[in-house]
Amino acid sequence: MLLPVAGMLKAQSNLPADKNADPKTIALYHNLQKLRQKGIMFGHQDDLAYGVGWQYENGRSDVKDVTGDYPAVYGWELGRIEIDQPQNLDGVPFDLMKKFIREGYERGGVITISWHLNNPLTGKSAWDPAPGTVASVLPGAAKNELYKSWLDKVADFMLSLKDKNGDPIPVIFRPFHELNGSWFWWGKNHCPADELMQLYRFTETYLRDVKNVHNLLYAFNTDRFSSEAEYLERYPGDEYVDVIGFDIYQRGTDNAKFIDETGKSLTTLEKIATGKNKIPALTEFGYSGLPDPTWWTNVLLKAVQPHHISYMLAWRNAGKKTDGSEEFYIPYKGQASAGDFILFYKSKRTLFESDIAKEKLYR
Ligand code: BMA
Repeated sequence: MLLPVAGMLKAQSNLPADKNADPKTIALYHNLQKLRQKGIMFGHQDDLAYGVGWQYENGRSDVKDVTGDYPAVYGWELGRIEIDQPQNLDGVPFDLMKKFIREGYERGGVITISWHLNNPLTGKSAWDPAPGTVASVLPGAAKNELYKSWLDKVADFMLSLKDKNGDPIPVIFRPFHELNGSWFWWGKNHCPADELMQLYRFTETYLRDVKNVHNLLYAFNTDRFSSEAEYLERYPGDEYVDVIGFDIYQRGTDNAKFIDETGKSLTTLEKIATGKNKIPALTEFGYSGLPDPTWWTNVLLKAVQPHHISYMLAWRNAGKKTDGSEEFYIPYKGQASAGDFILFYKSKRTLFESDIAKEKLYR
């Protein structure tokens, strides 16, 4: 069919960053935009793998233990896939992760994947900020071939994600997260903005055009930020990005400060998203240990409910870690904030699995 020029331009601009994305990935892209009008999807990292005090129990989830429902969004993490480990940096076996991804997707949920990849220059962890690492992986530099071999493994993983019809499972890929902080090797103090942008573009182009991975939407995300200019300082360009987000954690008991800062940042994020036709999301959040029994309705809900963002992803319920510390961001049964989490679950503004399954996000 011949489209008038204006219509053609509109149709083109309404595609994700990957113009050859698979049909279900394109459907997800459109439906994420639409669903923002209905509510904010709730997500949880590693939800189906483990929770506080349990690991790998079929069908179990801390979100479900407390609310009776699964989250709408499932976060997973690829760190250490690049060095051929059978498990990621948090101990989740990649073959089980694939099974969990299929389960969440078949229920109608949304999958997002982060990657705390090792430092390719030193071989140490993502938290090793050796100077020159980003420059070393760019085309023509010493570690580019190694980095490409790492991307080959990410591509294999993404391409192996198939639904029961054999169609690729769409994933929101979130590489180089918190890039305005300086704790990772790709962080702000360890490379000029231009190098980070090149790294982001190279990564995406390689996965898409060399490896033919077409089931990804791309998320760009910072840590907490204070202005639109700061947010966009390292943004690789509209043609590379589908979802824009930031990560924010409450530290300490100042609830008003968290509500204020999160709210202001969401307002800025939504403004950028509207101008650029992107999907805004709270890509990670949490208040570790949840010491405040009404944090969900009295703090988080107050911060997010005026905003039309796509989703909010709570970080992982690691429970007791090997170093003796405890880490969790959503309540388990009996935890002090469990009752309030149920009220948060019941809010009209929050969407869980039972709310979104009927939305058929992949059609
Ligand atoms: C951090 C913590 C770590 C974990 C890392 C990557 O925020 O949860 O325990 O290894 O994320 O998932």
